[in-house]
Amino acid sequence: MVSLHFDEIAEIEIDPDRALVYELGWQSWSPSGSYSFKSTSPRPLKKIWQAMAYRPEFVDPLNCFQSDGVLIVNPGDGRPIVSFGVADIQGQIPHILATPKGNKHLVISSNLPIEARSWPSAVTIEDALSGWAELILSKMELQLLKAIAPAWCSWYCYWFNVTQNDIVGALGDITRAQLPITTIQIDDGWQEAIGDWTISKRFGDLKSTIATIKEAGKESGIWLAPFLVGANSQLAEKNPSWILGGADAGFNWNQPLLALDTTANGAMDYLLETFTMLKELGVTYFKLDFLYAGAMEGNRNRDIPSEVAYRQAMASIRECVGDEATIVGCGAPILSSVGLVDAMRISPDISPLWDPPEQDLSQPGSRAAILNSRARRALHGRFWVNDPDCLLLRPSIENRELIADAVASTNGLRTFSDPISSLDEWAIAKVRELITPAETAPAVPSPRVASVQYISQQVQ
Ligand code: 9PG
Repeated sequence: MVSLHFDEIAEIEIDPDRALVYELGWQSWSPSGSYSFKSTSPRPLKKIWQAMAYRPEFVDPLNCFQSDGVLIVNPGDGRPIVSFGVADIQGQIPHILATPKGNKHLVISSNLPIEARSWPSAVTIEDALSGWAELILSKMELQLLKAIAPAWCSWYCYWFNVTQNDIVGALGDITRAQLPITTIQIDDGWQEAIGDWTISKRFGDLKSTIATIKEAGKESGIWLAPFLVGANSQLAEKNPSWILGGADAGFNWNQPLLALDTTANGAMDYLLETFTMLKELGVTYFKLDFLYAGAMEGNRNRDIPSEVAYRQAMASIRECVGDEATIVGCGAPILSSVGLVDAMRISPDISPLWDPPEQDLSQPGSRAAILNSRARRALHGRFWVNDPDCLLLRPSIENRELIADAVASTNGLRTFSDPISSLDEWAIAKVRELITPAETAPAVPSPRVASVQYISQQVQ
């Protein structure tokens, strides 16, 4: 079980008017950013968002800053930026707090061992985060990043109601308009139920849909939430021993959500059969969503840390679909996914609306999506290709120009998700301009690693 006991690691002096603290949110949708010493950082405004968009196990008070895996402080007084981070992201990910003490100090505490490092050549927190990411990578053997081809996604126009006809219709429109799209990604809606990964009658014939996509010379992508189980699913009824004990994964699709215990006998076999079926149908691109459910704390059949169970399950999925397939992580624990996905959603959902509900920055809204994508720019080209979520370009989208500008300034995955018939001339021109293969070079250059000063090893 994860330790809820926090040890003090360091106390550092800061300039209260200039100091900044960087938080790296636990999963794709968790808010990330730099906050001034005198401000507070985001917290879930509804209880359910704690489980579905923040780190379920840690409900932090408002009077501290909180981060997962690494927390970075710019003291603001000219002294170097300091990172407090885990040495190896393949094990348990520490929860790290920075609590103001008086008006000139921050106390750093963590529930697991972390290292403190100073970054004298880093001008900004983003530079230090780039350097820290490279340090983590230097301890792992990763494959080269893929320049993932551009995709169209069904979610932000057909939502849960997507059908075979919508997909084949979009394919025809894309081909006729000669839009630069390689992959047609079928999102949520093709499956029988969450946990029951068979094809729903409502959707139509997935096999022939994928065959039609192939005949048009395009690739097929599909959405799946492998570690999530709807309480009303057949899986929950027939295989209660596969449910992760004590884990509440939230509520959606009109039902409570449970998590799959990937260490239960038969559970991974079932998932791998699903992936094999999809691969045999011709799917080459997998958007794996709600992945946080695979890394939640709970009673597992095998007593291993939740992050380790998650990495093992993701590694088996990768082995099953093959290195040539594209895996896009979504709703996924950030650091525990390094090396296991080709692209990673680093923001909450984009939306036809600019502001997220109740201004909670973990929730769908283009403003929230853009903010988080900026705060995680340094991860792109290092851990994976960043996915800032789909472009939405139709005239009814609030602030569509701002969304286009934001995507134009990132080098991540380029996807879009409008009904083709809804696009005006401006939108079509933006698709042609922006929907290009993902660049794999880092968006933020490295700080001079040679000047890293190691200030303490495994403090604690
Ligand atoms: C499909 C969608 C899209 C989208 C994903 C993800 O908290 N919630 O209930 C919640 C619902 C949907 C959601 C995120 C949170 O979006 O990011 O791109 O694939 O699932 O259901």
